[in-house]
Amino acid sequence: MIRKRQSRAFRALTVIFLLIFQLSCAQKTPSDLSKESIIPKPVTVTPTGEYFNLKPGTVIYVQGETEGVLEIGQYLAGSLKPSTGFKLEVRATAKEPKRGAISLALSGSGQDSGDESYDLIVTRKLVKLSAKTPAGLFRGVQTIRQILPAGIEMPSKQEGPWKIATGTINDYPDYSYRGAMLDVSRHFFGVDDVKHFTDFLAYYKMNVLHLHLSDDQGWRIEIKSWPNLATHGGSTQVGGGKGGFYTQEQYTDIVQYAKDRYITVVPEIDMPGHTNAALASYAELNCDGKATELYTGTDVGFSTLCTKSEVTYRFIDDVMRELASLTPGPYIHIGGDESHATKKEDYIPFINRVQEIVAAHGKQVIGWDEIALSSLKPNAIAQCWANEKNANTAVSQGAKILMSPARKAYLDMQYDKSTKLGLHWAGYIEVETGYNWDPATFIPGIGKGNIVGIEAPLWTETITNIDEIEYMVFPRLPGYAEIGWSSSASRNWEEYKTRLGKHGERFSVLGIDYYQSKQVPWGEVK
Ligand code: TNX
Repeated sequence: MIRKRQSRAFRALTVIFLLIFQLSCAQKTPSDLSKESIIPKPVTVTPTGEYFNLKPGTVIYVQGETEGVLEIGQYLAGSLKPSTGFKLEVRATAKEPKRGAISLALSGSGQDSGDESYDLIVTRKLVKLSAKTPAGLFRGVQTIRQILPAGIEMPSKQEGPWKIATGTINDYPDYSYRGAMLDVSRHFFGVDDVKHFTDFLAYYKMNVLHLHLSDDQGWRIEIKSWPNLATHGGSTQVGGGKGGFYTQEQYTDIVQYAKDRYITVVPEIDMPGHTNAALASYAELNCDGKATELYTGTDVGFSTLCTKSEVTYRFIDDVMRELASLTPGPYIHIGGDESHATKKEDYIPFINRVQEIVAAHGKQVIGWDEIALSSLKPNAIAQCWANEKNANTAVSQGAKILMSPARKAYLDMQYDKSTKLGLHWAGYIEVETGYNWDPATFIPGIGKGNIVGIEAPLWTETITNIDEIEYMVFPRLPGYAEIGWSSSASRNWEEYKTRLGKHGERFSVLGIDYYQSKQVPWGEVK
């Protein structure tokens, strides 16, 4: 009798225990794809209420032939390995597996290589990603990462399980140019830091990395025909540290790393202002024939190349030739901002001539909005950071606009008055301010058809290391990525902030030192 009662109590307890266990598992089991926090927000998500379970035996199947697809499979396997501990096989076969696979396939052929659309179908048996181009597959892979549990980004082995909610996602970007800029001149950042930064862009489906390679405080790219630029001009930075530069080999490594992530590097050589590092390296670039001193302060607008001297144009031609040969992408950025030490009547013919030089080396010009004062080539892009009138002048000349309004998109602006890093000359940019605007209605007279996309620049007068980069970039960068990718009609701050809040856990897992804005509900983060 006693035994029976005991065993009944035991059974009851077991049932309760099992129920609790099941419930807690149910919470961990994703079954509603539409509830996953994907940034940027996809165009359509249709849930089907079940889940796919990623297991050690899951095969990553790739459609063999096209260049890049196998590498994307390997990239996916590589990014899932540390946390799962699975050594997922990447297999290129003609026959697609029926179950237990993540399949990456190109649909159609001969499409525009810039097409980044993708379709993802998740069933209990298969994860099927298809796209017209490898770039589209790569973007879709980021979605797969984001619909796995946050622990998937851990650098060490975790328990799992690794379940993905089933359903369908159809997705494509609103703008073709979605980028961020890193100023490696005011403070120098080594190759590993730049790669780290590039990975952030990749995770949020951005496709341009703009590197601000020269300024008053430092020249950061080796130019073999003018070697002092890097060895002398790159030998310091703001505050007087030792600075640095990329050898052409290192730079090529960065470009390749970005290319493997379907990210185009846009190199910038800022001129005719912001050129003290060059002027200090070569006396002949100065109108008075005297080299300047290296500069480690943070003033702007005091330097200029000698615009009337032929040596200046030989110098620019050499630099552009070498830079173009290191640049697979279509653009070279010529700066052109804040040339307060250059007379307007000198500035205009200077920019016109530099445009010709860039074109002669087969590249398209991007410049800060001031370049609109000159005669823009129809394929030029004016990057609008401050002056709306310049943007309209650029458009009236047939040029396109890249949107980087300082008071919305500058990653070096402080979040609020208490932010220790950064500047605030364009205002404070809290997370909502950075997110809640539309590039297509921001400047009167400039609509979506005039705009190539959006870029968020990180100037680094006050930023000295990767932790500080992370603090300024996160959590704002995902917002800029979403503005570039998701249509303005689909964007809404109230809904976005909840999705962003859930990414807090991912930032933590990725070891990202982010600003815990009070505007965002940070999920599990205390
Ligand atoms: C303005 S934006 C600059 C940069 C500074 C930045 C600081 C632009 C084209 N020029 O030289 O670093 O402000 O926020």
